[in-house]
Amino acid sequence: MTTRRSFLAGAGLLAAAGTVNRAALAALPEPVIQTSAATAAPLTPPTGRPYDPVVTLNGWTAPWRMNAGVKEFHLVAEPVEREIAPGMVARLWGYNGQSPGPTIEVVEGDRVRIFVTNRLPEHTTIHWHGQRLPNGMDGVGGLNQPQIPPGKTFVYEFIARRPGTFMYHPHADEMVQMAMGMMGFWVTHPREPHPHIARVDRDFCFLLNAYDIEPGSYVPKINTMLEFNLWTWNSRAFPGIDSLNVRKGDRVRVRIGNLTMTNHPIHIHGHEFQVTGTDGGPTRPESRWPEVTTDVAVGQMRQIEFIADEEGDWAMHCHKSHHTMNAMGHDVPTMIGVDHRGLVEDIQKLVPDYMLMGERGMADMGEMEMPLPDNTLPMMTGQGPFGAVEMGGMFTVLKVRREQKPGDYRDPGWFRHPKGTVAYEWAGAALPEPARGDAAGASSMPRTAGGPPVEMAVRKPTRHQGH
Ligand SMILES: [Cu+2]
Repeated sequence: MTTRRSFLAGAGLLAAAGTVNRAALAALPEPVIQTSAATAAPLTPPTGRPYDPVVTLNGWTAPWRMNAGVKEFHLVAEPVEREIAPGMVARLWGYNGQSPGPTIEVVEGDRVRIFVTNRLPEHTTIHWHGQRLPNGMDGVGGLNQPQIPPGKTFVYEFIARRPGTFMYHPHADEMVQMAMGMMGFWVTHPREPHPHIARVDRDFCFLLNAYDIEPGSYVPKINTMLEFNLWTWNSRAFPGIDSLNVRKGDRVRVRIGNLTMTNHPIHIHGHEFQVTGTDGGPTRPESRWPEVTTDVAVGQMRQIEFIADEEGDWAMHCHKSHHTMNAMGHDVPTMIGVDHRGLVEDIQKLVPDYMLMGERGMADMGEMEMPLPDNTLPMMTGQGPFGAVEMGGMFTVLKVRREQKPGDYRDPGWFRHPKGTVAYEWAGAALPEPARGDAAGASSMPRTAGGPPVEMAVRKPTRHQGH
């Protein structure tokens, strides 16, 4: 839901279409402030050149007003509260009430004017990542422009010269401001049919971002460089990330930008996709190949496309397994095979909250109702139709349905599997003792028997930092 200010902006849009007076257009456009982390319906362009709008996962598109042929947006850099998932709110910095800020959608050739008001306690700028523009509009504080001081509004103006997938983020105190959630998505739609840009039935976009928020606290640690503990899409963690709901047979595009400090191999189940665009624009069809996982490196954007022709609820996630769990997973020691019997009571005398974790693996954590500090997400969570999903972080579901209507983005609920198509428990005779193979197979090199023992000095490599 949007606030009254958005209602006023809506009125401004109507006025811009017809009867507004000059004084109103000389004023700043009303910023639209978003209070919800839900996925907004696509914004069909009310003015300007027509295009097929995108859907921002757990986000929305900024409305604009037309002013003498110029598309005007107003971004407000400000402290925000963002629900990361039900049960956890983070105090971040963002734009217009949320982190990330609103997606900006324009058409190739549009003249765009963006007002940026700084309501942060320190200076900022916005860099328009990937755009062709005049050098003084590129937003690197100190290099291309003076910093925008707190309380001031600056104006950026340029023509969106090439169609594609872009991002925006500060280029001022960058490590802090990005760690606090300041970023947004930008899509420039092609002006006319483009040989390398297909028309699609669904066009989703989201940013990869990451935070380091101690369990029980609200504000990210801003000096973290690599050891983040919340891996998010558009500042949401599973089960807070909405599903991608599509109709069977749809051509689906997903645009992904990476503003974390590490790479993310994005994996979709049940389908093969192609990378149809990068940060540099659409790829040539003869350069494309099918994949089920594509790596999105730091600072990159990838645009993938596929035909959703397999019905079901298909997992879609980052394939780094520590990126599909939430904060608690990062400090749990490996306990598999450790016999704790008799120890727990002794430890609890010293540490009353001590819990036995992980001696049979960590799957128990997905179901455990353990007491958590306030404002903390379980490490592995989410309930599916068959029980605990045991995920967190960068995970969601692609829902492909025959009965989903064109243009309907509502969640259809869980997939109802046709009879006989779900993995099932074997009910026949118990497994006989398996025959164990000899490690030295027929074609392997035979072990040499005997010989004198050899002494070796082994030095472990230095512990490697990071991911
Ligand atoms: Cu990842």
